[in-house]
Amino acid sequence: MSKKQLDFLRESDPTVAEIIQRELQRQRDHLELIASENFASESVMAAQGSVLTNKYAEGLPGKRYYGGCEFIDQIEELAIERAKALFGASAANVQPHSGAQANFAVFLSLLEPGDTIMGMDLSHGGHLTHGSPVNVSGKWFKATHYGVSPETEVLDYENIRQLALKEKPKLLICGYSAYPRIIDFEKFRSIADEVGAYLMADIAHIAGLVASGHHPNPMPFCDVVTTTTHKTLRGPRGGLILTKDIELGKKFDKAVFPGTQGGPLEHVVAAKAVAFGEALEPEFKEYCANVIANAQALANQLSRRGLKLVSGGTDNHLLLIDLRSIKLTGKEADRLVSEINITANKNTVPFDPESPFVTSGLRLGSAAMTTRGLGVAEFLEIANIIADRLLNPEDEAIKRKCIQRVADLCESFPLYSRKESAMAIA
Ligand code: DSN
Repeated sequence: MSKKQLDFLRESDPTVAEIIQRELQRQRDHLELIASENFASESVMAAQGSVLTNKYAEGLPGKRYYGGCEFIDQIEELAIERAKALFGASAANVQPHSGAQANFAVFLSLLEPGDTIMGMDLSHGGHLTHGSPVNVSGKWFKATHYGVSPETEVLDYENIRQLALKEKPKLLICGYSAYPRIIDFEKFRSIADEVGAYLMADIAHIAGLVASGHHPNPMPFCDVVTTTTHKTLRGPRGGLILTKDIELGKKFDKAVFPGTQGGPLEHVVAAKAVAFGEALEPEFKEYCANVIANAQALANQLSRRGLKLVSGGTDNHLLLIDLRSIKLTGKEADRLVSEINITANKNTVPFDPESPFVTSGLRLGSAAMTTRGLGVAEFLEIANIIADRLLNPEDEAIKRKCIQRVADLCESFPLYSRKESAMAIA
């Protein structure tokens, strides 16, 4: 959306424009530490707010059910080629509206109702779409789950192997929403081969780190890789399916449309193309290195302040504070940091005694604030602010100081602030 378009909106629908304005202000005034969020570039948002939203384009480039798709085809082909180049894939479907849609299309391609799937337990860092009983993946398939080791809180591959030998899944899923350590895709491949399973990696969280070479790439080892495009990859909200197997790729294409979706969101596909182009630039590699350095600085300082972290630290963009030792729940901690304008989320920790609505953990991520320009020194300050707040929940003076320290950081690192910025509507 250009500034001009926003001006139109202000005139035609001031109510909606005002709410967008307030959300922009909220993003500017808060430290955004939700591990799955990021700030898309203005170029990504410009593509997403474009006239491509007007076009129906069911089908694939060159094979559409509607006329007038010559430019849409160019956009989608570009997005596909860039996605393949980023991840070393042979085929890519860029149409899934979300990560959940991408995963469901894979299930439709590879599984029959009643088949066994095996993924990480939700409470250990897995995802709803990996077989949770409340999701279609857990309702239509026989879902079994592995977890992390109770001692180390990291993946125990021998344990996973034993469970796979027992359960014989048709699809083995790796890739997580709250796992702070490196995933060994080669080991998962050998387990999948031993039990004759397809192997899927859902790299929604770490996609940017994979694309930039800061996390091992699952592509050589997996039958299929799914991801969202908006977390560490920093694109528009959406999904993506990748494979090195051209024939499987054709199945996934059919499972996306007509299997599970109708018309693709070509304005979002264009925004994905822009984001993939950005991720192919050398600056993105540097950005991802900073994301990890910042997460590790945050983790180390929180540990120094006496807070316990799941698995003791992080290798990627996220970390989980286990709050049990300071006798707080995730729900309480979420409220405490919200009150000082830090946005995070309560999260289960492995073997959590609390319900998913209460939880014993707080998940933090560095992707968004790294985009905003914060470095190691600022992440140390963030760790100290969070520790001050969580260790002194009743202290009003400390709370007031924390609010000021958050405001100082936000002011020093403005968001969408260039004069000509599309979002500079304040
Ligand atoms: N909701 C996302 C997350 O926060 O990790 C996963 O879909």
